[in-house]
Amino acid sequence: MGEELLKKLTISIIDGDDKDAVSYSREAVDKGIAPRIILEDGLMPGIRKVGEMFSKGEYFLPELLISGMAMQAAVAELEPFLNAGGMKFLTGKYLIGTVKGDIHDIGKNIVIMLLKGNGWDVTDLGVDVSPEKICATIAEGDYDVFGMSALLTVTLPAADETVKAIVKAGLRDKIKIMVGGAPVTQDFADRIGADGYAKDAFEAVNKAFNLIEKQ
Ligand code: B1M
Repeated sequence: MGEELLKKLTISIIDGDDKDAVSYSREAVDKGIAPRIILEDGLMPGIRKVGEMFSKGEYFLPELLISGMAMQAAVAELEPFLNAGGMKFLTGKYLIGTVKGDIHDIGKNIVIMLLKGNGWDVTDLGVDVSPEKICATIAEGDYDVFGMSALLTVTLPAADETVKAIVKAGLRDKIKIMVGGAPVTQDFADRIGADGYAKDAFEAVNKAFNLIEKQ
């Protein structure tokens, strides 16, 4: 029964049907399916399929956009449940943004939701954020961790440039740096000198905890 509903949810994302995506997400929550399962086994396969269809030339930019919007609407519906039982005390201060040249933010926003639910005070710089803006924000604030999201192969160098700019500005010892996003790997994170990498939003929360625990 749950599997059938998750499949419908996947199809609603592929079709870019935000109404169905929201109502099936809600129905899945009401049926007691864990929000993480709804996200990982219902929504993610849909948006991944959309990406594949785009690569094959079966979908174009408008379809990518509409499916992205359906995904965002469904994630917003899940937010209170993803965060249920979250911590009520302050874990730490987290600065986050999508790297320069990149406007993808659905994954980043899920990371933010889960961080907030786990007691982090999150400042979101948004998308297409320049290394200069990031350095200025780190210099002015008292953040524990800075997390970068990068979704495009061509914007991976911007993550590297950002770390270099933080080092050049003399701010490297002030903050832990994390990086994530579909094309990012642990190897890439190591090469650019980040302190942590996470493959998904759930792992991002654990990594962030580990980073401040080690301080
Ligand atoms: Co774009 N896009 N897109 N897109 N898009 C991809 C990324 C792509 C893989 C599609 C494809 O070709 N198969 C491809 C990139 C290819 C590559 O570089 N290797 C691509 C392309 C080419 C483009 C454009 C260039 C298309 C064009 O204009 N011709 C353009 C670029 C615009 C720009 O950024 N300058 C573009 C635009 C768009 C839209 C605006 C239409 C839309 C984004 C809407 C939005 O974000 N508000 C869009 C979408 C929706 C996608 C796909 C289909 C879905 C992305 C997504 O939201 N995934 C995507 C295909 C795909 O990913 N398979 C694709 C769901 C999300 C929950 O996953 O973001 O991976 P993700 O986040 C995960 C983890 O990665 C991790 O946790 C999240 C949750 O578990 N994570 C972190 C993310 N950030 C993290 C940070 C952390 C830790 C973990 O620590 C700080």
